Amino acid sequence: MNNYEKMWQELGLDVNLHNEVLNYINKGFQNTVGKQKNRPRTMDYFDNVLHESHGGRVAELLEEKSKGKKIVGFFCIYVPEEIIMALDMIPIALCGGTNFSVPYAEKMFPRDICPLVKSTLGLAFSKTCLYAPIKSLAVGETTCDAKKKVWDILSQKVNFHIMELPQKKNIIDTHLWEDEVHTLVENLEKLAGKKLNPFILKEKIDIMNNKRKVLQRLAKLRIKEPPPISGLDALVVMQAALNDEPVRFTKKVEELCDELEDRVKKGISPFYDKAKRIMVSGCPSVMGNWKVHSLIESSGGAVVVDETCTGVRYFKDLVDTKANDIDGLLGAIADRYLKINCSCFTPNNDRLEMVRTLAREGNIKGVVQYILQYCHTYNIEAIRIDGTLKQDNIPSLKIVTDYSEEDTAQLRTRVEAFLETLQ
Ligand code: BJ8
Repeated sequence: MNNYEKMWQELGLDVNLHNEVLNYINKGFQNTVGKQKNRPRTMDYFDNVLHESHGGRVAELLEEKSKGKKIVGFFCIYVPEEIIMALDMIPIALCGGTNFSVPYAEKMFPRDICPLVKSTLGLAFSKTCLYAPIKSLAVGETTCDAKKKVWDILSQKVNFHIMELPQKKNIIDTHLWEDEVHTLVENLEKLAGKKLNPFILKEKIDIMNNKRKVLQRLAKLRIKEPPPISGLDALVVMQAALNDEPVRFTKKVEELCDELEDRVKKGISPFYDKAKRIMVSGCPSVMGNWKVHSLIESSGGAVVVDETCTGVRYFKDLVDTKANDIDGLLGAIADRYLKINCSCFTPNNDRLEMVRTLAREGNIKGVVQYILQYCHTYNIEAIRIDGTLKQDNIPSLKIVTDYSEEDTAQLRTRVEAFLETLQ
């Protein structure tokens, strides 16, 4: 029995099956992230965050829980983490990125829904998700149809709060979203047994803003020529961002950026000279999923920008901290989060502009549109993204895939052919 098995048993996990999940994920990590050459030394920390997400981090959260803190799970970056933190609770992302758990979800749910949703549900229903038993509340949101309808079922089983995310961004929608933020606060205050304090809220906004700023610094370093870090490693950092304690995480990303600045000065890069500069745009790649980045970079590309929720969308906007009262601060939070350009919005013109700007800033030669199977909104929006990029003569390749390895050879052929066509 390893150090953590007792903890897993006490949390009611299926320990044997959980060991199988871990082996599967570790193998995936070794075959992708672990195979890279010339990685920054300070990446060790972020690798460890991923490895410890089933061990040390859970032990840490249980320790906090024993001191009275509550854990709040979320599935989407529209959920304002600073509000949860200001009520002395800990936000944790619950999305699954492993193919291992997908069959467990398919026993109960339709097969033709997105792998991110199936992986998440499969972990929870096969008793291999550590965060399911330790959370006091889960917060869902009305983004895509798959998620929305799953919330109907989950909210029958666990303490669940659903935020209604509008589908447009007009004044009336802004008001609806502000109301939703206030309703979330009311529910969290009940759970916490205390009221939101403006000074503490401001303090937590600063923590999150600092985290966003350091990720912006990392994004600027990634687009240097040659890039000092691989897209796969930058993805590992982003996956860690959704699990790690934010102050510690921010400090470690600063250290990584310092090292990257030094690598830029010395011209050190994990890529060879002719690696094609690629932007990945579309669906997020959450922990356990390194498939597309690894494919691109092992085929001669360098992913230097991610226009995804495990990329720019997570950190591009800060919360304005001018207000001193709760209503003003909550208004600023609502405002900041509504700027995220998920494809569930119609129209979603700001995303088109964002992709275009990022492509110019990053000197991008080609865009890989990464679409998870059955994610209709990103799949259809790919047409407009492609059209927008054409205006700047930037080609895009749409990849629709799941978490399995079955299509890897076929995808590699397509990615290699795409990279060859780029100038
Ligand atoms: S803001 S991208 S994190 S919803 S990939 S489950 S949309 S069918 S993950 Fe997302 Fe929030 Fe949007 Fe970002 Fe549905 Fe699409 Fe699956 Fe998705």
